[in-house]
Amino acid sequence: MLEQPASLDRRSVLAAGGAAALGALSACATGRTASGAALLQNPELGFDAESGRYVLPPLPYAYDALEPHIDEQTMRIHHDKHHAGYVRKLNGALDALAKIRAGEIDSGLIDHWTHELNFNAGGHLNHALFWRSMAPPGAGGGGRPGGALAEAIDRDFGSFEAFQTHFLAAGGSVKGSGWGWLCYEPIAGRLVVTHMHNQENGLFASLVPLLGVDVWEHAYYLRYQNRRGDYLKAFMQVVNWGEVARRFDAART
Ligand code: MN3
Repeated sequence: MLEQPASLDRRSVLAAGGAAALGALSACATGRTASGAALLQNPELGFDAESGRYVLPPLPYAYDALEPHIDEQTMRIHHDKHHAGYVRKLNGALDALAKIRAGEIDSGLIDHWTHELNFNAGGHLNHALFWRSMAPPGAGGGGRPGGALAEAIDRDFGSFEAFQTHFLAAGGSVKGSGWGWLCYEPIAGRLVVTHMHNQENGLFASLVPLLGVDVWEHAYYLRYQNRRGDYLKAFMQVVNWGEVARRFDAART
């Protein structure tokens, strides 16, 4: 599905882990086009080609820019602690797998470190996309999409309202932690709404992620407590439809 990066080390890690999301990020960093993942060719998604390390991408706006919909304290903890943790553990998993290949760590731990690789690669990619899926209201956030994305939403869901109802219900119905998603399904060439658990990412299912909403409690509990539905409605007030449309265009090239 995705081209693998040129590095033999990373290729073997990916073959072991099947971390399609990570492969896409790596291909992005090397400037190569990965089928179905052209949207990931963006250095702002958190990879430093010079060091070969994944890095925490800065927020594209101030911590308090999404107030009152997403509060400043949640954004600080979510970005600086949670996302940073996924980046640190993703790099750590790659290091551990390299040591397994070198015989420095018991190969019996391959299952543990492969799980760590997939979980944290998903966590890193999901959040890197998430920050850029939002923008301050009145400065790119909120409203509704236009152009080809709007036409595709009408075609595949009937109307924007029907899409939104479906999208909020998909996110609201996640049992435990996970994400609601709008994805592009490249086989049929159509949009789909779905949800995924923990840090699963659509690239594992051949779906190109366009818009995800984090429904882990850390994303909303400080302001919304158990009212996930209220958080989801607030999220729609800060969706950056211009960025989602850019990803939609990239996914189809
Ligand atoms: Mn999160």
